[in-house]
Amino acid sequence: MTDQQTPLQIVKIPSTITVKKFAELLGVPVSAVITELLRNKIMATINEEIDYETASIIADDLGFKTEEDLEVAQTETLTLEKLLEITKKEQEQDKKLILRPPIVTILGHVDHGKTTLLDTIRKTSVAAGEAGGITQHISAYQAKKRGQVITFIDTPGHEAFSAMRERGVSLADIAILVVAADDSVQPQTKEVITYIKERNIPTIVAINKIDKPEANVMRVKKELAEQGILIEGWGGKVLCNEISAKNNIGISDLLESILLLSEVENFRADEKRDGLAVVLESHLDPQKGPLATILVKTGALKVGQDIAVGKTYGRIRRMEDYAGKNVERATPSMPIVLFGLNEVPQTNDVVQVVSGKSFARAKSQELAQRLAGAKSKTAHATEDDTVPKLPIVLKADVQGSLEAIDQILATYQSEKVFLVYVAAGIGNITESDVKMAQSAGAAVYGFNVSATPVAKRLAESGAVNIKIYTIIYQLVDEIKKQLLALLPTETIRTDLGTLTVLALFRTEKERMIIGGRVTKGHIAIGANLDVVRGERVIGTGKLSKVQHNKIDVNEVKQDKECGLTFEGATKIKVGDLLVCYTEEEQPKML
Ligand SMILES: Nc1nc2c(ncn2[C@@H]2O[C@H](COP(=O)(O)OP(=O)(O)OP(=O)(O)O)[C@@H](O)[C@H]2O)c(=O)[nH]1
Ligand SMILES: [Mg+2]
Repeated sequence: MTDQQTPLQIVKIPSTITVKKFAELLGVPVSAVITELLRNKIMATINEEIDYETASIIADDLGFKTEEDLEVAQTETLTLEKLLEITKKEQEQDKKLILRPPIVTILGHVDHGKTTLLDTIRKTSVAAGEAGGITQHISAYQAKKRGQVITFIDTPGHEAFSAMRERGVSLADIAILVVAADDSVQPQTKEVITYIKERNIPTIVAINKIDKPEANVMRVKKELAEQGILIEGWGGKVLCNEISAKNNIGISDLLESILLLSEVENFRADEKRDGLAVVLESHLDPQKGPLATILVKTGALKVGQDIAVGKTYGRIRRMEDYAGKNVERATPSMPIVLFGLNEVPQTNDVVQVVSGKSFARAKSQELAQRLAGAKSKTAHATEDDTVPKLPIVLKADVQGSLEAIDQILATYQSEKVFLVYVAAGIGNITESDVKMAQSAGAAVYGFNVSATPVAKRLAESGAVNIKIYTIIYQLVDEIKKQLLALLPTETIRTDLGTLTVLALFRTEKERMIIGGRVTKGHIAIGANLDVVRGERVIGTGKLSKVQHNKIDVNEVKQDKECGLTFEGATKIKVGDLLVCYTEEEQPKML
């Protein structure tokens, strides 16, 4: 704690602080702070919290310069709104921050040409040498104009996606409002205008499709003015470019407008701090595990760093830029694909750097416990010997894949069959894995790992199956197949009808020819027959042939008499009932 803070030295103060701590930070008596607060008509006791704004006024009165401390505590899980607040304040502080590329969001009504515009920019403006490896699924990417990088975010125009548009606006430094000249202002045009106004985002209008014969630029300008978007010549200063995204007309001027506005707005970020980013998209890749496309808002992310992302975590294993190129360090405004997460994060989750080992260890213990839990659960269940079980040994390259596989396999657990982890872990398949598998009668499954030569030899001599995969879905499909094979076959019986035996024509060892009357439903050849005498089923057989009026038929209906061939060992008597039914095998399901 500094006791003698010289005036004009900048004191860093968090967004909220107790009066006591605040006095300590300034190095002045608490009474001085309380007096100053009172002078500003604020009653606060020593342990009460005041916000940064209040603290900065008091500090100013006491002859100090302050700055809000925008560091994020390890334990704090940031929301997107909080992150935006931090980056906004950072911008306002405007200290030794570096210039960063502007984040430009493309917005507009459905089919007005947003994606076409980005495709055209991409084709004409990506830096030389990058054009080849463009990743198509990323809806965020970067382009260069006059050596300056611009980050673009595409948004969908369909009315269902308002949340994505609103998020796109919240992340934007600049909004490009695309309006088709042949369709003018439409419902989603109006919707995004409200978002733009709410957040006060600098906007450039792009009137698109001017190549079309029915284009009416004047109408667009007029209708935009009615919505309060006043462009030059219509009583305002909003930049407007008339373009054809399809025919590459006016695109260069539009990019110039973006650079012009960026120069005025001067977008900056603190590259030295730990990176803070937001998840734009995420999914489980069957080969690579959980992936997230993220946008770095401030600071830098580096390969190898431990990160927390919403409810999940991981270690940055790899980062790819929009062109699919590996990057070691992701800087402000960069959209990147992140590899190494343990679970698929949610859109809008914030990526935060956490200090490594202890955190990672706590997390891996959590996993170990969960797997151990699964083991004890299944062990208990297997006391019931009627439930079949599939023991497995599972090895994966990283914890992320292990968890991803575990999550999918957990959905296969059912009352009818149990999956038992004999062992599960990270790393290559070793001798001890094979030994454990052998004693438990299990197979060894590997994902993105290999088996050591010793393990392979042991497996061969001990008849242990080692199965190695590089695609998660193939691995889990195989395990699912094994689980299904263990399920008993279930059949459903459908009763067709009943026949009363009236006469016996011939009796052989395994067959009888009899006559009777269908008293209920119908009988059909190929179906099964239960022989019922009194209340009991005394035997079963099959119905192989039916004759009605001495003619072969496939089935005989109620109240008709017929002759039939019964295949079976049971000796039928006159007066017995034959119940005719079919049986169908049920498809196996977990
Ligand atoms: N004539 C003409 N057609 C265009 C132009 N720009 C886009 N289009 C066409 O308009 C249609 C819609 O274009 P997209 O770029 O997919 O529109 P979008 O705004 O991304 O649509 P959503 O993402 O569904 O909201 C496509 O058939 C494009 O070829 C243009 O400048 N001129
Ligand atoms: Mg689109």
